[in-house]
Amino acid sequence: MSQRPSRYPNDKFTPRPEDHFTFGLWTVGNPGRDPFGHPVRAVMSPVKIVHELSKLGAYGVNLHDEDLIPFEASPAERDKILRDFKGALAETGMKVPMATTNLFSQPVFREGAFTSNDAQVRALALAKTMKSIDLGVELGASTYVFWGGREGVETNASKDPRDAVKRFREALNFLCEYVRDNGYNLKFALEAKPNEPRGDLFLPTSGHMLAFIYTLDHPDMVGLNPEVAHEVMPGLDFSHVVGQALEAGKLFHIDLNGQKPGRYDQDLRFASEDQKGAFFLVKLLEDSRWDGMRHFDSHAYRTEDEQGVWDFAYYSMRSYLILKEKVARFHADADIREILATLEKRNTAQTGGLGPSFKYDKKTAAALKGFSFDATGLAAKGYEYERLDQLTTEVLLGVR
Ligand code: GLT
Ligand code: MN
Ligand code: MN
Repeated sequence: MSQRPSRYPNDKFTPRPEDHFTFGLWTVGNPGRDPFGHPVRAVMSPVKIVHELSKLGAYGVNLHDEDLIPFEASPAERDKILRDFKGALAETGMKVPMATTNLFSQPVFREGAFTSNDAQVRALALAKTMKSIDLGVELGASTYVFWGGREGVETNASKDPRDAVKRFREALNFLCEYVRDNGYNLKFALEAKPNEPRGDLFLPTSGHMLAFIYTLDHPDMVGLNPEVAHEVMPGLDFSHVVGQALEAGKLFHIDLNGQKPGRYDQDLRFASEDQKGAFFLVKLLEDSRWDGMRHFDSHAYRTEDEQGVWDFAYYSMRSYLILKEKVARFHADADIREILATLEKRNTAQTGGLGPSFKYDKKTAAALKGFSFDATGLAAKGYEYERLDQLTTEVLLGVR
């Protein structure tokens, strides 16, 4: 890690490599282009990005094949780019824990990649992905993300959604075999999004993806890469999405950012929106001791110059660490603990000598059916959630 810029304080919220924060090259590297406006910032080289992020305390960078090696690059150009990039990694100690394929920018993928109606396009998508997997593995990646940006439709007349799912399955089965055949140590992480850039995308939420994974030939190799923005767009609670993924052992990666519900994919700075949602997400990741990368998939506001981009990156990490401290405060708060202890007492209460968890057998079923419940008494007791939520809010607002 090189010298931290003096602009940022050196305190307990200063990010360090051991915090495992990563950024996509495409995130800080985004020059501020949007569907209505031209770029507002100069394009930065991957080498520069690696050096700057290292100064800020990041652990590593993640990339698409084309973030590093332009689509049209000659073999000689490829070698030089790769040599320089590896040099920057070696100099800074930065890692590349995750890689992915760009299957959405090139015109050839306008109708889809793995789910395209054109078999030659599907073949090209497989070939591009295998080469990109080779590149990722060469750079040390152990997670490989699949985000199907063009895997969708504007008109349902063009494609039977069952065919789309079948084609996507065929591609993933093929690529799992490719990884196994080459003896790569690589897991796949599927990233859902409901829409954008297509009118509707197939497998639109992490829940859809999760069900799909168990239909694959090697479900053990495949998990999820949920993104805050992609689940908040359709109004879902992101910590519930992540909770289900964690409980299933399928949280292989995560895309942290900020989003208002019901909008286009805003990819805002982590915790810049819905700080309470961000708090419960950090709480879940920390409470579960999840050991994955804290990856930011977001963009600086288009209003920003280059300094604004580094502010955006630094503050993304800082906010995570601030929320992590708030989680510790939540757990240490005596009043919160008392409410949670009371809840736990209810959770472990027995019913007629049975429970608190229930496994079916005939005797238990008969005992439960025969038990005389005090439903009125049970219903009379409130849960103190107004107070619990206010105490949590006060922790977050900094008065506890
Ligand atoms: C693109 C998309 C992200 C995905 C990236 C990985 S590409 O920036 O908006 O959500 O995670 O392919
Ligand atoms: Mn993403
Ligand atoms: Mn997004």
